[in-house]
This record gives sequence, structure tokens and C-alpha cells, in this order.
Amino acid sequence: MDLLKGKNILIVGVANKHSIAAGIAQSMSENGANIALTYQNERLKDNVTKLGKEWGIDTFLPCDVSSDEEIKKTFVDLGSKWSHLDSVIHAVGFAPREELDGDFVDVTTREGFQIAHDVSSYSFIALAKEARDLMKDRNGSLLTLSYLGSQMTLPNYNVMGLAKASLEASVRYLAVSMGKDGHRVNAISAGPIKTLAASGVKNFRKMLSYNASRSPIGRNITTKEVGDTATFLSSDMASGISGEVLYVDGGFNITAMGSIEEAES
Ligand code: NAD
Ligand code: 0WE
Repeated sequence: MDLLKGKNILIVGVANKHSIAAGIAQSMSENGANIALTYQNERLKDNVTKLGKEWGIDTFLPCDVSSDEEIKKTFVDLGSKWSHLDSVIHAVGFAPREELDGDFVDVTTREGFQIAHDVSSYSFIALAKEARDLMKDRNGSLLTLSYLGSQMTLPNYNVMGLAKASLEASVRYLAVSMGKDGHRVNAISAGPIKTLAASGVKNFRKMLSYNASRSPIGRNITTKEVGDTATFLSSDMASGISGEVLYVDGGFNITAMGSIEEAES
């Protein structure tokens, strides 16, 4: 399909082929988009460049989203390549590892809270701020990635749950603000996927099998499925959708209990 034919799209958050942003880049390039990828640092540059070239992408820019200067430079560089921008994809989240292992009150620190909110939530606003000029008159879209831990508790997600709650609230405020320029702003709340950010998370395999069995579709979702939903939300097919958090989780979030077969008799 060619849902994004001729659209210029910036994707932030590819680390490797398992990244949700990689599934998004793949679906979007299959749908005719012109894509630019950013990488967080020099360590990831070669990997991201190699991957992107496989999908026919030729624009790669460094961008650490905790730096206003780097974000500014990203859009200056993008502006010298493209006369306009149609969409921004924000697939970035981070909290210090120690914040995601143990009792919430015990492990949460002021510094960890600040880092989690800065990198995982404020950065979306920072990208919107700098993208505005290049997106002028394009009726564009901005999209971020969230998780159910913003609405409900689960073990160890801790301060990331607060950061995602903040991110989802910012989707609504951004939708109003960017809406004045004709842009739409949405989030996908994805089910758990084994990515780099999930590796090293305690008991992640157990969480995956719990999620699969409790989900109405009886399995976990793939980065391709998130990618295809991102393609839809960034396309003109979704021109009526803004300020929304769309669950791509196989229906997990609508259940209060899994099948009774799993319960002990
Ligand atoms: P990932 O590790 O592949 O991607 C996370 C990305 O964030 C990496 O590319 C990393 O380089 C980038 N990043 C971290 N700090 C950064 C910084 N300071 N500047 C620039 N980039 C930075 O993992 P993923 O699972 O694909 O995560 C993408 C998004 O999806 C995150 O927002 C995550 O919270 C969200 N999400 C993940 C899952 C899951 O189960 N994997 C589920 C729902 C939502
Ligand atoms: O949003 C995420 C990933 C969040 C994340 C993960 C890490 C691990 C490595 C943010 N920062 C870091 N920092 C690190 O140093 N997900 C939705 C995936 C995820 O992460 C969890 C989960 C799930 C699900 C962490 C604990 C519990 C559940």
C-alpha cells in the first residue's frame, strides 16, 4: 500500500532491528514515505545506518533528546535536506535501571524521576517545538509510544509509569496546541515486546507469557503490528483522530482477568 506516498517523516528511537521504531520505519517505507532516522549516539550510528539502508533510507542524524541543542541541530540539518516535514515519530523512553527493579517507594529517587520524565516525556514536547517550523501548512501528525503502566500498576515499571502518564497528558495538550497549525497528535499504547529497552528487565519472559495468555487475541503483538498502526495514524486515513491513545495490545487492557482455566480450582 502507499498510505504515506510523498510524505517526509522523521523517526526518533531506532536502536536495532528489534526496536518498535524499526517496525514503524519498515511499515512506513513500505507505504511510500521518505524517512529520516536519528540515532542517540555514535555507538548506535553504524547499526542504525546499516539497518536504514536496508529499508532504502538515506538520511541519518544524531539526536540525543536530553539536549535542546542537539534537537535544534537535528531540525536545522533536516531543513537543509527537506523543504517540509509531515510527521514526527517519538519512540524513546528511559529511566535509570535501578528505578525499575524493586519497591516503588524504596527505589524511586528525585534524580531518577527527573531523568525519566525528561527523556521519556518532555522530549516529545521538545521535538514538537522544533518541528513546528518545518511542518508549517502540512496538516501533519506527531506520534509517541506509551504503555499501560501509565494507567495501572504492575511490578517494577515504577517511575516509568508516572513518565508515561505525563506523556499521555502531553499528547492531549499538544493536540490542542499543534491543532492550531492543523497537526494531529496521538499515542500508541503498545503491549510488551522484547526490545533492547525490555532486555534486562526482571522476569520479562514471564510477563510476556502472562500477557499473551490474558489477551483476547491469545498472543503478544509484534513491532510490525505497531508499525502498521503508526502508518495508519500518520496517514490521511486518520485525519479525524487527535489527542488519542490507541491501544495496540491485542485487547489486554480491556480484561480484568484471563481465562478461568489458568486459575487454580
Ligand atoms: P528500544 O530500546 O529499541 O528503543 C528505545 C530507544 O530510545 C532507543 O533507540 C534509544 O536509543 C532511545 N533513547 C533512549 N534515551 C535516549 C536519549 N536520551 N536520546 C535519544 N534517544 C534515546 O525499545 P522500544 O521498546 O522499541 O522502545 C520504544 C518506545 O516504546 C519507548 O517509549 C517505550 O517506552 C515504548 N514501549 C515499549 C514497549 C515494550 O514492551 N518494548 C511497550 C510499550 C511501549
Ligand atoms: O517502556 C518500556 C521500557 C522502559 C524502560 C526500560 C529500561 C530498561 C533498561 C526504560 N528505561 C530503561 N532503562 C534501562 O536501563 N516498556 C513498556 C517495556 C517494559 O519495561 C519494563 C516493563 C515493561 C513492560 C520495566 C519493568 C516492568 C515492566
